[in-house]
Amino acid sequence: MTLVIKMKLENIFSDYKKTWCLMQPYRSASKIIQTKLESIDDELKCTYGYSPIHMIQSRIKSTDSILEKLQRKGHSTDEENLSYLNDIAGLRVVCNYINDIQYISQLLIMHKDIELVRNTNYIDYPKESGYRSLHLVVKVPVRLQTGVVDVPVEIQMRTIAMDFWASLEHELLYKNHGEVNDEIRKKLKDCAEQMAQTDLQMQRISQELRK
Ligand code: 0O2
Repeated sequence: MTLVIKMKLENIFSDYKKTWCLMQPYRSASKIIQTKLESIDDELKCTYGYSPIHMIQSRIKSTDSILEKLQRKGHSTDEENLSYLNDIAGLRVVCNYINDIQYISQLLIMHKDIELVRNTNYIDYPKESGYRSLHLVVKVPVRLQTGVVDVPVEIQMRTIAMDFWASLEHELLYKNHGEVNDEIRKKLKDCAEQMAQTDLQMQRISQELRK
């Protein structure tokens, strides 16, 4: 009989080195995807003289957020339950124009070693708050000394305008712990609509100039 010792994440997270090692596959997966995206951008620049990616940010979810999300989703904080979270490794890809988002995402998922797990289109179907972005969850194989593991990475793809709104809205609501009245929520949603209109207008202008 094999004795399986379940490690509680709280115990791992109290030790900096153990936490750093537990997160290693996620850091590697994130770097692999980021390199693929940068290569796509680089190739497009060489071929068409146009670089659609404005910037890429990466983050590994904080230990507090991991514990909070597991509990919120009704899972115990056993180490193995990390597999329920798809966004431990997260990339944010900010593109210039709306059309760039679908284009880049399609080029990325054409890579043979990438498995698309989830595609949530908050651009065509914005959230109630007004939030817009394309969320992809992909799995990528990471080669460790003990074997190959498929690691999920959440990629949030958005335009500069969507990023501007999401960053400020996140900060404003975070400072107020999400407790703002309906009038403020409506004002923020109106701003999101205006940004969406501006995004479309900027895209039309760019298409006009590139004819
Ligand atoms: P952080 O620090 O950004 O990571 P699930 O994983 O199933 O619970 P899912 O599908 O990942 O939920 O949730 P969702 O809503 O598709 O995506 C969650 C992330 O999208 C959030 O991350 C935000 O980054 C972003 N997001 C979603 N809705 C909003 C919104 O209304 N405003 C802003 N500014 N961002 C939003 P986290 O988990 O909040 O944290």
